[in-house]
Amino acid sequence: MTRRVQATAAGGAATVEDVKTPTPIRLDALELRLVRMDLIEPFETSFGRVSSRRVLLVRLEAEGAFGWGEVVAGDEPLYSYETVETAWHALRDHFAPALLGGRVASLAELAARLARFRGHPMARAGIETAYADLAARLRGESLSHVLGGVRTEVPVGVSLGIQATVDALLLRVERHLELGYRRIKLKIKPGWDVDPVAAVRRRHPGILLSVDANAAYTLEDGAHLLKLDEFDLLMIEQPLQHDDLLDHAALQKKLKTPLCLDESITGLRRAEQALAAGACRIVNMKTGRVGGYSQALAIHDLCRARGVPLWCGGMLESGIGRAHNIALASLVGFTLPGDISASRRYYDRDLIVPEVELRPNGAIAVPEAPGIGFDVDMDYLGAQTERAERVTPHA
Ligand code: NPG
Repeated sequence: MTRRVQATAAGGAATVEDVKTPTPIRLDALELRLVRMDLIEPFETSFGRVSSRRVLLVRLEAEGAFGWGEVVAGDEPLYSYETVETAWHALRDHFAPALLGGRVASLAELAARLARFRGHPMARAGIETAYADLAARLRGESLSHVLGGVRTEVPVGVSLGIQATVDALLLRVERHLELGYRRIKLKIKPGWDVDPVAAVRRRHPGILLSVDANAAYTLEDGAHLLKLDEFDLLMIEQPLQHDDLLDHAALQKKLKTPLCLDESITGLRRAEQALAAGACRIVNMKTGRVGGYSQALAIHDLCRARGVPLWCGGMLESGIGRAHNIALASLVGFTLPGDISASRRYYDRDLIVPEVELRPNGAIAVPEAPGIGFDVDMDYLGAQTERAERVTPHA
């Protein structure tokens, strides 16, 4: 594989693996689909509760071939400013016209064509993920292989939402440990933090345990957050504001427990700045948050070079986004279990066949078939689709 220097919209340059089609390929059409997915049970974080969501899927067509991507934005601008509707707009009205009808030979070229646009990382990642699947299918290789993955299975953890009672939480922790999940992550917020964490730790002294606040605190809560140091946590994820680095650095100085940043790391430059400032010791990777594989691979290489543990986050993806996460987590720098659960953790029926399953050892197999390595269940996809549009160069 070639190494090349690449610069993308969010800025910054790094030496990363590039993803290439065998020959330059003409991008013919982009199909957008909004698909309804009902969760088995509501999922609650510090920013809200979701029981059903619409997933925006992207199908990129090029010279008879295709690739699937997923936009991880939600219905409301809660986790970030993007929504499925803003992503639909950015993709249909700006990104597709900039790409369709033209030829691209690599992910770097694709990213460069979109570099003049600012923001909309989840929409951008929708296209980049679709292109990477397409490139892998054309090469007859697994997506994992094309991205430079090395693992045949990826160890995974589970993220447990805020519950009505500590007992309900303990029950869920128990159930997921029995299923084999190797790390438990608890969602916390003011009023639901030290007590539930203490109860879980008391019951399970030896497990890998972490917490995620989704930006629910400020530095003024520092003294309260220091109480979490007692529980031997693997990490505290994004306790402070979604766009902050400096307050996290100040907090990290006082905390024994490593901080991990999610929301605050929006691209390679922010990752470099976060590490330089000492704002975190662990990085959560989400392709959608950073604008796609071009940035994700660059951040992976950065963390690896600096010896910073990295893991793959999750956004309640359908099987398509889940498959992309599995492939990404197979890279060598992903040294901690990811938020990549089995399909059944969230959905009765997934959009892919076979569904993603958890092995009893708490790992998920990395598929070897070309592209994302799963088939899309077109019947179920059709039944769940609320809106679809095919964008072509002269539409
Ligand atoms: O397993 O897909 C999963 C969900 C993991 O907790 C999880 N995701 O903040 O990382 C997060 C959180 C999230 C879910 C964020 C939905 C945004 C939307």
